[in-house]
Amino acid sequence: SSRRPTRIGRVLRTLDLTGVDGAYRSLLPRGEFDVEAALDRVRPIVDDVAARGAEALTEYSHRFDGVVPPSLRVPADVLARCASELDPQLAQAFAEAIRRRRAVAESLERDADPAPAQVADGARVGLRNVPVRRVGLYVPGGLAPLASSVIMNVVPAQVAGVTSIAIASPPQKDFGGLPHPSILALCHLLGVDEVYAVGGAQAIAMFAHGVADLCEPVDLVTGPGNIYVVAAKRLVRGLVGIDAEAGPTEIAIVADATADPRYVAADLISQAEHDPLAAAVLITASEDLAARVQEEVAAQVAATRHAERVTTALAGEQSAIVLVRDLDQAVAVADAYAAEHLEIQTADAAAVAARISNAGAIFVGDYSPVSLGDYSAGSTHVLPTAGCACHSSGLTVRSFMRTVHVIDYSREALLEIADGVELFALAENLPAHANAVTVRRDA
Ligand code: HSO
Ligand code: ZN
Repeated sequence: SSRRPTRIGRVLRTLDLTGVDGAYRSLLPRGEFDVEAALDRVRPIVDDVAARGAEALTEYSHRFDGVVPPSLRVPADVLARCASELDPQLAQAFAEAIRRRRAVAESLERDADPAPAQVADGARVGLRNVPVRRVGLYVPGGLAPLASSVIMNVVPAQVAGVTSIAIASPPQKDFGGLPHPSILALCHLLGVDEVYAVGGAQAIAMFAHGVADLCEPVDLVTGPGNIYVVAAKRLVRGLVGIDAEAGPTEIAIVADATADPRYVAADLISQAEHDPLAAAVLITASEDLAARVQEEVAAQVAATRHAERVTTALAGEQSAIVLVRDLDQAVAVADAYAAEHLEIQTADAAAVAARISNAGAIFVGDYSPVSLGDYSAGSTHVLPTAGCACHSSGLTVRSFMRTVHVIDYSREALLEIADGVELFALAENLPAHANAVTVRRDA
């Protein structure tokens, strides 16, 4: 039959964890993404933009993008033209992706302010969700112009109530020094008119420090980028907020013998397409599935456009087929790995997915590939990588909000707890703290 196993070289290495118990995290492959090392290269760029502004931006464009943009700020009529020149069917696909992302953001990610908690008579603590005022969103150019990232950044910011949104994306040689036209078209479709042809670390510096006569500083910078962008975000953190650090993309798939090896292989390859450093990990107890996936990967890689990049990613240290004893161990390993994207392709995939706690996003069953989430599912594709899914979340409406406690006690309520505050303060050797309560005792 056409499905007979053929002898083709194995692309993915195999990591046998069947005899191992626990401490999976240190055994699991993860690529080198040395942000520390990039800091030294990026620091002078960030400082230079802070000191010399637009002049420095133009010089770095010339040096790093190989082109000087006609203007650092993209004129509004250029945005409108890019939108009007979109292929109508692509425009339709963009519109539906926006609609779905917005629907999820509006119905699931927006928290109404709750009623205040009454902790004693006359003692109330409320909570307000307040949007960030101004954000800078970075959209990578590079190996692929990630137009979908415009949607993933802008929609949750808008739903959060952010009133000032700026976007930066690298100028492209092939487009006369403008960012990619589909990125510009999406900015227009989303009603964002403050768009800069500025890329890399210099864009992050521009957002954080502001540039005279060009760009007002922002409060928060979000969006994926290469290692220099990540390093720059780390440098300006504190001056501005940043979202979770995003390294090279990752896909992990928990699959059993019921999984379709064609789907598993296609999905591993899809994320490997991003970057030679991308990680693709299959976790399975089925040696038969593992063997079939190896065959499928080899066959599909041979036919894929970016075969070189994909092969480098799949053959890299960071990618593997991880053999486990059973589904329980598969769940434990997946949790330890804390993948950016985790697919579950097993019998009763929803039940397995419910047992996972560490993943940026979970894709359930045969018909929820990561690619769907990259563009059109309605979920976010800006997700924590490198194991950060243990402590961080993807980019949602909440990323653009702050929570503010509102404390409102009556005199009686303060007097009721006054002893407690005074004692606590003295125990910390902070008597002036105690006194701020004591002076209110006699009125
Ligand atoms: N998988 C990427 C997002 C993306 N894929 C954009 C295609 N375009 C990181 O989650
Ligand atoms: Zn992707």
